[in-house]
Amino acid sequence: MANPQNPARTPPNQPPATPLLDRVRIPADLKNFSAEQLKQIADELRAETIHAVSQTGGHLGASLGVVELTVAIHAVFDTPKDRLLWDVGHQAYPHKILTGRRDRIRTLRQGGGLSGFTRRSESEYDPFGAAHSSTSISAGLGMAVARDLKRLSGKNGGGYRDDRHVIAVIGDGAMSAGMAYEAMNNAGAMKSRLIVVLNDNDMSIAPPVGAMSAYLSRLISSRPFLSLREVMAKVARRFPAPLERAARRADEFARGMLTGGTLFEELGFYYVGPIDGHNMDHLLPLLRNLRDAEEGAPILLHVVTRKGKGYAPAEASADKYHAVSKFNVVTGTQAKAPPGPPTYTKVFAQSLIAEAEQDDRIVAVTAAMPSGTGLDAFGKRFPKRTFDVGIAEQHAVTFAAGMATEGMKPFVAIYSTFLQRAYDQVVHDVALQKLPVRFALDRAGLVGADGATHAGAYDIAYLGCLPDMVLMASADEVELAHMVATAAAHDAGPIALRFPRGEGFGLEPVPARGTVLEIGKGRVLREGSKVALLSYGARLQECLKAAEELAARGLSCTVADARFAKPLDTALVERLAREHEVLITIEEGSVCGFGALVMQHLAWKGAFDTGLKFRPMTLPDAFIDHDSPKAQYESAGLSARSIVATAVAALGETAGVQPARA
Ligand SMILES: Cc1ncc(C[n+]2csc(CCOP(=O)(O)OP(=O)(O)O)c2C)c(N)n1
Repeated sequence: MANPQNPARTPPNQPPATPLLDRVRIPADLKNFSAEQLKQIADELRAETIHAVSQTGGHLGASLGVVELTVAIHAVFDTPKDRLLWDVGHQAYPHKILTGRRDRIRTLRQGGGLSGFTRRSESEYDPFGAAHSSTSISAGLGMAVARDLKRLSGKNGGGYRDDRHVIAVIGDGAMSAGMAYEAMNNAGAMKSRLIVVLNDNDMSIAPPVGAMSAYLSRLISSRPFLSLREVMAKVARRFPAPLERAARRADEFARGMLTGGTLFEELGFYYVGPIDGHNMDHLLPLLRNLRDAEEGAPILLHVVTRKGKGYAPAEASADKYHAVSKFNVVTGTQAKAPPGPPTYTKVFAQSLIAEAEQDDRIVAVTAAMPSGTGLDAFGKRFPKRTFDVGIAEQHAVTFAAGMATEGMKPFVAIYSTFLQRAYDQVVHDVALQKLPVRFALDRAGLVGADGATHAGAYDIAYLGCLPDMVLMASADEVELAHMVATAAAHDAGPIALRFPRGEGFGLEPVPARGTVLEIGKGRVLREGSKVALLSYGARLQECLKAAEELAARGLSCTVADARFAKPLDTALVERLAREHEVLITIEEGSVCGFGALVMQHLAWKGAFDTGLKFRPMTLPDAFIDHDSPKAQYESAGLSARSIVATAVAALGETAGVQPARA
């Protein structure tokens, strides 16, 4: 395997020499190159991608797997007129380099820099924004059908003909999600021209799971890569000159009957493959043929690639460098954060293991995120009680609901942002039936480099409006251990706990097993008389800092940790309102969340009628771009400084200090 960085000639972490790539500013420039030159461009693009990600960190493995595919698609098709959609968008770094963004590629995922995913506002070459998986076939079909409608209106006198191609590239992992099947089901029946490229690298973040993955493996092993001749003959057979078409239809029917066809053929797609997705000599002519083919069924091109391809450390690692921090290009060694307190994810996993040791009804469910949610550790200890269901959040929730009906105690370990996918399942299958499903919501709040698509901003709002849902937020990692124990013990209905990304505070040792908390009871950490800070979640430390500062200004301050947003500790909330001039709520969540629940309660109690100064501090009502979490929270106005400013402004003693937000 070629290492694109020759260590003998290229000093560590120096940008690679890229003489041909330097001549490509936009994809149209690729049209000037021969197939041999395009191969060299692919090699240079790979080296450039590796170098760029070594400086920024990011999703490397998936991008390296699609380098040849990216060059070939852009060389053959006419983007941005032709629509190219990358599912998830985490593999789109080479695409970004080829589409006018090379000069900013080393700002990837940094504040103010390029997004780590595709984004409409970033480039006309990104026709659809992504980051959550499995949307590309649906969106691509929508574009194809819009094209067909416009074409009809052209024929009817609209005056123009829209003949653009739509190409959706989707991984085998993303293919495990319900949306992909829903889209294929629809596309197969629509007969709209759409090219789906199934990028099969036999990996999700973790090894892929499920029957579809097994099916694809069988498909590949039962059909060796097609030779170029076979591929071309197959395509020519399928897209013949019009006169031959009727005869061919019969032939196809017979072929389908004889071989049984692939699942994709049964769904109405024309299946081509499997082909080697790193072989430009195959990709280029094949894509040209698919491009020039006459109208017909949607096409599924099955390409087989290697995640991490062409970079030895990535290929050798278990996760193929799915997501990496900054690294040394020569050795592949990734930058490590200095040792600190355990991450919330780790504390969650350890606490859940501790609970599961005592109660064999506890089971855990993840939707393709075993390492991200800590369930890899749980799975090692309890392999039979751990379920990775694939990228299938909706199924994960209802599957857990089913287990709950039979007396199991399911924990759905999921990122706050991905639970959004399963909202009706939470409402209809869990909450409405009052089933004791436990939701452990990781990555609550702002998440840094992954940006707005991955922010865990909305769960308090979208769960807080559901009857019978218990909601908890951990102020620190010790609280998290208690909340896992509380969730394990809570059989009366659904319960959710949220905790942020990253490390805890390391203030106290985490107990081996948490203590069950009283449902709906908060705690007071500091008593004062003028200002009350009521925190929900991990801003508690900022509140304590703010209280110190307020006290130094002579403003006596109470700090309380609500622990529960639902049921609300109404006695605590009412007391804080009664005994203080100002009440401020703080949460790492969107508007319409904890602050709104407190406000609603106080409004009904008439607290505002008697002049309470109430300020709900939430994330701003805006999508927050990628940056360091610290910078994100600063700009969101949820730091100790902003809390102080808000309290002072509310008291009318601003002395030049501005509130966090008007
Ligand atoms: C709805 C949703 N759930 C989970 C994720 C997290 N996630 C990002 S990439 C990925 C794996 C995708 O696998 P595949 O499509 O095969 O692409 P590969 O990385 O292997 O190229 C997962 C689970 C996501 N982006 N969206």
